[in-house]
Amino acid sequence: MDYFLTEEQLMIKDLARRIAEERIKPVRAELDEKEEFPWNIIQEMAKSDMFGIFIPEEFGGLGGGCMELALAVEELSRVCSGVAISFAASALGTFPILLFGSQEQKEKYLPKVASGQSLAAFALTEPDAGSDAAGIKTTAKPDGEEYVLNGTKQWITNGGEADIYSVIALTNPAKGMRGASAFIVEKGTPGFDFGKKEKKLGIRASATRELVFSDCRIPKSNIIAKEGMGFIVAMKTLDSSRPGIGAQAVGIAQGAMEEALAYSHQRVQFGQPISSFQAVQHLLADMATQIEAARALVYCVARFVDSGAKDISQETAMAKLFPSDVAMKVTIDAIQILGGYGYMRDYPVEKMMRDAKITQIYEGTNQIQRNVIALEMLKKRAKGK
Ligand code: COS
Repeated sequence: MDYFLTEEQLMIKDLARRIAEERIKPVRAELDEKEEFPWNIIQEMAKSDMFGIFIPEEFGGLGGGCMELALAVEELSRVCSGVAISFAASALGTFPILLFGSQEQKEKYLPKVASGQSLAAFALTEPDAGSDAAGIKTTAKPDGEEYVLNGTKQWITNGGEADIYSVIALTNPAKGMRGASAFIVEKGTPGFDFGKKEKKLGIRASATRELVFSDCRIPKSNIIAKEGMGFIVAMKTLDSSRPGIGAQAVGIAQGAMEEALAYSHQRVQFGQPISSFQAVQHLLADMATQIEAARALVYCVARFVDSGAKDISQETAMAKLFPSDVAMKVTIDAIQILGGYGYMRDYPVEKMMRDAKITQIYEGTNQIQRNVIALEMLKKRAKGK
């Protein structure tokens, strides 16, 4: 399908595909097996300016948006979603600064992210606050010209590897969600340590780690937006990043479908390639149809976000929900086509299935996405929209 991509978008897509095919594919199984953070590949991507895709030119980026980011994430995920999410999570960690940061914060941090000199990470989730984002307990107590952070963040993608962390913490715990604020915390700040490194089902090349704040002092100038705006910063950040998870899911599904298609040509049973059996053909046809529908939704919503539209929660939740459910189904069906071989680590589809699962969980579970979509529908109806 022709999505009428611009020349620049085609260049980004080609670049991401080249890095994925040439640099990531040969090592993806090893990265998965060893649960190794892909620093060499990250550096290669940095040299190719990929980390600047979504950052405005005035801050050293390429000036693209959600669409350009989606194209890159999709291509990387087609080969290895673990590497892709390490790239995408840096964008997630940067969105609070991009959307709400002061000019000084943008000048200080965005060029470092754009050049790939520093990775970023987003820290909202805690041991007792996942779907219920307003239930966080990490505090940031004002003290003179500083804030003092205490608490633990959990399952932070790029944790330990990133230099720049956008952290949501309570400046006024009595006010609950309205007492939350967002902060930039740099790696190396005294009182900021890394806890447990998670061992995961999938996306095993990526780093997922606890962040531990113990009387961690940061300057007051590191607050993003204003005190009390942390929940809004977090929600708007997730609104912007969810199409990226959709793109990740589309990429995983595409990779799995290509593997299944190739295998079905070469595998002979009952004297003929299994691709000649209608049972296999129908699985392939459903895969292709669902992937194209998911891709069309992601691209359409990404363009909607890039149009500057303000009210994007419903659409971006859809762009995460549908593709991630598609990725799960497609990867399971791809394993079915490969049969016993699909279940073995010699073929990449079992990894793709493991990688797909997280897209239904992180950046808001798919149950939360359905809540967001339904609530937005009801709100719009009440407003007569
Ligand atoms: N943009 C702007 N404002 C938003 C918003 C958004 N996307 N979502 C919510 N708000 C506002 C609401 O308008 C409301 O403001 P008012 O009280 O002034 O009307 C306020 O924030 C609270 O909203 P709500 O009552 O819907 O909050 P809830 O505590 O019920 O939670 C959900 C809302 C469940 C949607 C939120 O907690 C969420 O997204 N959870 C998932 C978190 C997540 O994705 N975690 C993954 C970890 S990060 S990788």
